[in-house]
Amino acid sequence: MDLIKKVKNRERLTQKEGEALYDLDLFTLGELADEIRQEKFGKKSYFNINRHINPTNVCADICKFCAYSATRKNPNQYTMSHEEILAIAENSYSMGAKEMHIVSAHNPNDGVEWYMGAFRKIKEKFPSLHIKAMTAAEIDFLSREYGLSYEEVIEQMIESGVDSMPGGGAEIFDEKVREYLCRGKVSSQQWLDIHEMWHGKGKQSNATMLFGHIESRANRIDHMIRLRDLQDRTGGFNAFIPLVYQKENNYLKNCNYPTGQEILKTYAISRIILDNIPHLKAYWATASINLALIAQEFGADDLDGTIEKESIQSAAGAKSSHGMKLDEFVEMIKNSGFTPVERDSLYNELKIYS
Ligand code: V47
Repeated sequence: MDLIKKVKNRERLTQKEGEALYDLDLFTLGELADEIRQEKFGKKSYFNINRHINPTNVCADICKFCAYSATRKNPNQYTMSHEEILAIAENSYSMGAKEMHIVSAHNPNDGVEWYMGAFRKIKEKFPSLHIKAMTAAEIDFLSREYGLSYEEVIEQMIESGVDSMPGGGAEIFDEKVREYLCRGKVSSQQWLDIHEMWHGKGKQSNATMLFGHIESRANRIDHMIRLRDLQDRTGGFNAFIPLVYQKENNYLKNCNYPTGQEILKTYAISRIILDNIPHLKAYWATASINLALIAQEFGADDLDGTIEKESIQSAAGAKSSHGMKLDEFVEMIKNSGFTPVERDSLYNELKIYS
């Protein structure tokens, strides 16, 4: 079949060809994606020792899929002080964390300095800790709320010690679906523009895609191709992260919840379509650890990290609130037939567990 030949020849696929990949059976797709994965990384599976901090759930925006922000369904608002954030960083650092992954809701109460001051204080005290913080949605929010340009927010982030940007806020780029999911939030083009600007400063970032709700297969391929186009220009994305939609405690109903097969196909297709983004992350917090381990055979080469505490996905039903113990994580990767490799936030290898 021509499509399979094209993939085997490493030729770039179009939107229509990407959609047609879904018609292949799971094992054929897995084999194609695994071949590409093994070509790049062999049996290595990357992870890092990280800590997720979500400093506030007070949010000016309303996304139907979100169970984390404080709303009628979740009336328990909180906002951490800098001291609380610093104490978490200190504790995690002492236990071996090398990355703080800091993502907040869009809090209109405390000003830009509440965001930037937290980064500065962490960096002053722990210069070697990598700060991965501020989704493009947060940057857009601060820009709108405080009359700053994207460039001004980005300059402040860099001055405050943010090292890289996480991939959150991308959701699904199709404008119609996005309008229904999260009207008023950063637009698809703005999300891409912000990452392009960040890459232009010599910095790296990740890209996510929230799937398994009301979007179509064609919407997923379109999302991937928009990222691939940007990556051609900047080369700044390290990893693509398909986030499996979690359905509890939110306002998004009547979804097409994906089967395990559909999730694995989506990982495999991501690996095939995104020929210029090196890493494919099966974020275990949304895929579940067992499916994430299987995803290693469907193109994924990264499982995120130990996380320690997780509030966004677990609010919507995922079993990730307490992260994962390092030795357990390493053992599971080994038992699944892969070689665990601890990496830093920019994918330099730190330790191979052979
Ligand atoms: O942007 C919100 C998603 C994201 C739900 O860059 C949900 O390395 C599933 O971006 N079901 C934040 N997902 C998390 C994120 C992330 C996670 C891990 C690694 C990286 C990285 C980035 O969580 C949001 C949103 O798309 N989200 N609600 C939900 N119900």
